[in-house]
Amino acid sequence: MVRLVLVLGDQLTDRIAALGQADPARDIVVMAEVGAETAYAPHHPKKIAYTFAAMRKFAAALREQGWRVAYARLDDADNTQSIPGELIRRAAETGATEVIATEPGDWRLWSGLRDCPVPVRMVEDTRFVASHADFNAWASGKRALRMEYFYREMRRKTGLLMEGDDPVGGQWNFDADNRGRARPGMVFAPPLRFTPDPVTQEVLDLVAARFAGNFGTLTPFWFATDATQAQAQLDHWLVFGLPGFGAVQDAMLAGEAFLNHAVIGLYLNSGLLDPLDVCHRAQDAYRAGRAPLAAVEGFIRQIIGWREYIRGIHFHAGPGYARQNALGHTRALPAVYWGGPTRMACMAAVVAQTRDEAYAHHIQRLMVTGNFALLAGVDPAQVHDWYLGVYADAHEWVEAPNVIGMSQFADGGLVASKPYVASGAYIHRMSDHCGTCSYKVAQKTGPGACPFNLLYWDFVARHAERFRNNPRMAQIVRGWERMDPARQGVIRADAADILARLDAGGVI
Ligand code: FAD
Ligand code: DLZ
Ligand code: SF4
Repeated sequence: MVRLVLVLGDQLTDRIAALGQADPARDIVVMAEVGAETAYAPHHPKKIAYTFAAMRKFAAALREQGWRVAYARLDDADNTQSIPGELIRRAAETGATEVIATEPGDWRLWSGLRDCPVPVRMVEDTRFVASHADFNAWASGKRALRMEYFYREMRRKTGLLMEGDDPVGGQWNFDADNRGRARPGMVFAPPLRFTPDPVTQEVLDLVAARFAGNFGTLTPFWFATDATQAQAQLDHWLVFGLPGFGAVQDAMLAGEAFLNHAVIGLYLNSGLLDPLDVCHRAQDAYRAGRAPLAAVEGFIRQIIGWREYIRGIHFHAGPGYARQNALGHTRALPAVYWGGPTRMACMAAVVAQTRDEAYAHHIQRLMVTGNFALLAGVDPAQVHDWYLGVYADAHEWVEAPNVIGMSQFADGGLVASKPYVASGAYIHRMSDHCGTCSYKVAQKTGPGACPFNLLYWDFVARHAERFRNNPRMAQIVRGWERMDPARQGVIRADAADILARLDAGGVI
């Protein structure tokens, strides 16, 4: 009896678990561009184009390997526009009575497959170092799930940067060496830019016609759209970007979107690159003396540490996670996130870059747009929807723990031991934005004061009770409470003015 093998738009590798359970002589691969997947978040046009182009090219590669692929294009007349709908349609066409699917990294689709009238056998996604069982065993009985300890387990499990039972270089984490500032004039390693091939160009025409209203610029489009191109980007970055990766990992420079970041998140998350292969390549560069240990350790930690940990949290926390709101924040996402005018140079730069590239690096996401949303008390569900839509690498399993947990503290501290809030001083230290801003980063109150300064103390004041006993926040709360009451009053009044202007749709 024929079976259907579902391959989703972020499962584009022939090592995907469902294919491993299937038989090319007997089974039919189902792939589908569907309205439901383009509409569950306000996807950036570049993200949709990347997904469809990579899907079409992967389907062609599977056919060359001998698989039969039933592929639905978005504009096909008989397309049902949902993944379960396509499974039902293909089952009716072929007489299949079973679907094999690699579990999706999204609870919405996970439920859709569980409830599909055609029985779906979901198999675990094996593209990760830690299985669900591994993560659950590690998490079991722990009150706090901190990444650093999980990361050490992953180092031991993979043997990456290990000498026997000990970490290479005598320490697990070289983060202290990875907090440098970027300076204008430094030379970086921007990602390779791929000219769209005919398949990609056809998709670009489709996306231009169908998604013109979505936030984000479609062209120039330069992402890799197949495994060979993604590998070329990795090769390029290992030579030119990795040696300087750590040093400016947390830095921001106007006009430099990528600095020395790898720009591979979208390829890892879609299956075009394999995370362990990538780590082994980075380790090889260290062993061959082509990259310093601090950079290589910092990079490997992002992948087998943060990425694996975040994925573990997604499955461990369960379907309700993305709707948590521990701080009770309710403000609507301000228009500046959709490109509305702003006088804040840092916010303008990160949002414009996001609009143009469907990319921002970690500190831009965490300490500029994330920090502002948290300080302003924006509803975390709206923040989550924004991040899920606008970044090419965003899928719920990785986006939600980063946004709901790490950035918005909406899970009450499961992921982060303290909220990632900072005043303008942090952004000033790590970027060159403040020099061109119409606000003054050194000014604490008054009309010219940096909004991050005002909202920072307002946040601390609003949440003083909650954080008074948090070891990492207690001193800050005390700092607020010791402040002269008259000064407190001015700060709160100025912050209230900013928040009222945000609510009224005014320009901040
Ligand atoms: P690099 O800085 O070069 O890092 C290398 C790789 O490490 C990344 O490609 C990624 O695979 C991994 N990595 C690093 N940090 C993390 C992390 N915190 N979680 C998971 N993987 C990590 N990453 C996503 O892949 N998708 C998202 O939707 C996403 N949303 C985020 C939202 C917020 C608020 C924050 C603070 C971070 C988010 N991240 C997300 C993590 C990180 O910002 C991106 O992985 C990174 O910016 C991708 O760019 P890069 O490939 O150049 O990464
Ligand atoms: C991101 C995305 C988009 C925009 N479109 C599709 C699609 O049409 N078909 C598909 O199979 N996958 C798409 N994806 C990726 C999915 O959203 C992703 O597989 C699920 O959210 C599970 O993580
Ligand atoms: Fe951003 Fe404040 Fe600096 Fe302006 S002064 S760029 S708002 S941190």
